[in-house]
Amino acid sequence: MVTVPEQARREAQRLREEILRHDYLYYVLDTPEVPDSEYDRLYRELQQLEAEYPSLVAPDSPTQRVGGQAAREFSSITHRQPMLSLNNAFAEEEAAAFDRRVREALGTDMVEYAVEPKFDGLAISLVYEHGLLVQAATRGDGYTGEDVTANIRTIRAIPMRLFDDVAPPLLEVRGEVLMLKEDFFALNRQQDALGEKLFANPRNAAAGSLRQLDPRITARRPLSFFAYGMGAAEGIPAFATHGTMMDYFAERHLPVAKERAVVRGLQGLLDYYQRIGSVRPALPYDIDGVVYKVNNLRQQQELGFVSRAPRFAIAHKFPAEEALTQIEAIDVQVGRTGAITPVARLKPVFVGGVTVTNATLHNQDEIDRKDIRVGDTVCVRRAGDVIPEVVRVLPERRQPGSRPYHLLETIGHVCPVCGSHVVRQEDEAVARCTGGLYCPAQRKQAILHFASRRAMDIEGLGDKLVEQLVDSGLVRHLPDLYRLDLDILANLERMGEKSARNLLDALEKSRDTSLARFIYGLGIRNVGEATARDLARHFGTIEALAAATSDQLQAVPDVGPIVAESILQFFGEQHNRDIIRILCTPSPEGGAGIVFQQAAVSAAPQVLAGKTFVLTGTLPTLSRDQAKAMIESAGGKVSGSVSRKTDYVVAGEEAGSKLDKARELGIPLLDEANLMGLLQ
Ligand code: 5U1
Repeated sequence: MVTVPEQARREAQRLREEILRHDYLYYVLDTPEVPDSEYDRLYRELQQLEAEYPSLVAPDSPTQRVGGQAAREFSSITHRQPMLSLNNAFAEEEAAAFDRRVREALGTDMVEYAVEPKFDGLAISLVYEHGLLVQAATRGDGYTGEDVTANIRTIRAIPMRLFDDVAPPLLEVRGEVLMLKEDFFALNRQQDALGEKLFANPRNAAAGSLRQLDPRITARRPLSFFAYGMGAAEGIPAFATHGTMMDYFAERHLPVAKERAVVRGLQGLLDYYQRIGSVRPALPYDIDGVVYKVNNLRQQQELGFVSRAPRFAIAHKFPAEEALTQIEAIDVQVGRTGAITPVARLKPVFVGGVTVTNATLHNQDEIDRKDIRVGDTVCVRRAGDVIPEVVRVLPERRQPGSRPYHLLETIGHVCPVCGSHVVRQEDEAVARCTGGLYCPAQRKQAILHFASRRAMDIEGLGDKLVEQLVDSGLVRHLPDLYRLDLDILANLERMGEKSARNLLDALEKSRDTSLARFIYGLGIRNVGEATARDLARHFGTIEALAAATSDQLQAVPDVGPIVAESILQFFGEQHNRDIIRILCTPSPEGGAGIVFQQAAVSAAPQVLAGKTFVLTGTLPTLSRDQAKAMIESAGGKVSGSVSRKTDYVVAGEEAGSKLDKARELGIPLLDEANLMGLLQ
C-alpha cells in the first residue's frame, strides 16, 4: 500500500473543497467566480492526485459523481414515508375555498403561507445519512419508486455531502429534478447536430435523462434540482415553519427556489400567483403553477392529510395554453389494452412551449359532443405534460361538404394494426381491438405484463429488452420467449453472456407456475390477480376456463356480466387460443412447456375467506402490496373503497377519508398488529 504524503492529502482536500465551492457557486447560486478553464484545471489536478494515491478517493469526491456500469433495470425502493401529490386549484374561487377550509379547520382569521413556484419536473427523494447522499428515488406510485442514485449523483447541483459540520443521522429531502430552458434548447441543438431525436420539452428531456440505465449518459445531460420539502428525518432541529426548514436546506447548499416567499391570507396568495404568472416566461425553468403551503409546521400537522394529498397545501395551476389550428386527418392508435383512440393530425402549431402536431380526441362520444370533423379549424390546448386536446371547433370556419366522423365505420370495425374485430361494449366509451396477445400494438405491453412479478415472474425481462425483442422480430408472440437461446440473447444490445444466462434461467423457472398466475399473465381485460385466482380455483384447468359459458363464468364469486364478457371475448379469438395451446404444449412437442402446480392456488389456510378489507394509510412495516398479498393468500379480498360490505379497515399512519368513512359506518378498524393476529 502506497503511503500518502501529508502534503498530497492536504492538497486533495483543498482541491475537493475548492471544486465543491465552485459547483455551489455555479449550479446553485448561479454566480460563477472562475472561467470553465480554471475549473477544469482544478478538476484535472484532483484526478491526477487521486490516480497517484487511490486511497485519497472519497465517495463524495467530485470525481466520483459518475461511477459504475450501466444497470439492466432500476431496482425499486419503498419510500420511508409516502410521497404525496398535491390537490389542484384552477380558479381563484378554488384557491379561496382552500384558504377558507384552512382557516376554519385552524379556527383562525388569517393564515401565513409559504409560497413557491410549481416546477414542471420530476419529483425525487434524496436520502442523506450523516450528511452523505446514500439514496435517490423517483416518486413512482408514491409508495415505491425507482432507485436512481447513480444518476442523481451526476447532477452537480445536488450535494453528495451536505455542507454541515454535524449532519443529522437521517435527512430525506424531497424536490424536483428539471432541465433549465436554456439547457434544454442547447441539448436539442446538440441532438439535432448529431441527428438524434429531439425532446418535446424540458420535462421530457429531464425525465428521459434521469431514466437512463447508464449514468454516463445522464452525466452528459444538464439536469438541475430544487428542494421543496422533507420526508423522513432524525436529529434535525424542530423547525417552526416551512420557511425556516427551507433556509436550513439552503444553508446546507441544497438548491431552493429564489422565488419562494412567505405571504399572508388569500390576498397574499393571489398577489403571488399574479406576480409569478407575469414573470413566468422570464423564469429559467418551466413551471405550471404555484404552490401554497401553510407555513407553520405545527398547523400543517394539525391539518393532516386527506387520502393521498395534504390538507395544508395546494397547487394553484396556471391556465393551459391554447392555439388555433386545423385538423388535417384523423388517425387511430391502439393502446395497451386494445383501446382504440382517435387522434387528430394537426397542422403544426406552437403552443405551451412545444410544436403540437396531434391531439387526442379520446373517443367517439367526445367527437360527437364537440362535433369534430376532418378539415375543421379547432382550438387546441396543452397543459403541462398532458397530451394536447381539442377544446372546441370553430364552426364559422368549417369547410362546406364536411361530414361527421365515425370511428368504427372508418376502420370498418377492424383493428388497423392486426385485423382483429373492434367492439365497443355498451357500458364503455372506448372501442377496443379484441386481438389481445396477437395484436403487435398490444404485444410489448402484453409481454411485459406476462413476465411481471405477480404473473410469470420472469426476472430480467424489462421494457428495454422487450422492445428489442419485439422490434427485431425475435419475439412475435409469447411462446417465442421460450425459444430464445444463449446465442440470440447474448448478442443483443446491453446483454452480456451472464445476463443472457440469467434470463434463460428465469424463463426456465417460469415454466413451472400456477394456473392463477398464468391466467393473470394473459392480461384479459377486467381479470386482475384476485379474479384470476378465483377462476383458477373454480375451473381447475385452462381448457375448462376457455370453454366456459357466460353463466358458468358468473357462478364464480365476484364475476359479473362485464368480467364474463371480457373472458368470453378473449377466448373467442382463435389466436389467443392458439397461443395458449402452444404455451401449454410440452417442449419436446414444440411447445413452451408451461405446467401448473396443483397446490399453488391455495397453499395458505384460507382463514380470511369471504372477508373484504380496505387498506388505508402507511403501515409501520408492511408495504401496501405486502399486506394485500397476505390478505389475499389467506382467502380475503382487498377493495379500494369503504362501503357497508367492508368487513375490516386496516389503518396506518396518515390514514385519510377511508378511515373517516369506516368510523361513520361503524366498520371494525385494525392496525398492522391486529391484521397479523387475524392472519395467524
Ligand atoms: N414547489 C413544490 N412542489 N411541490 C410538490 N412544493 C411541493 N410540495 C409537494 C409537492 C408534491 O408536496 C408537499 C406539500 C407534501
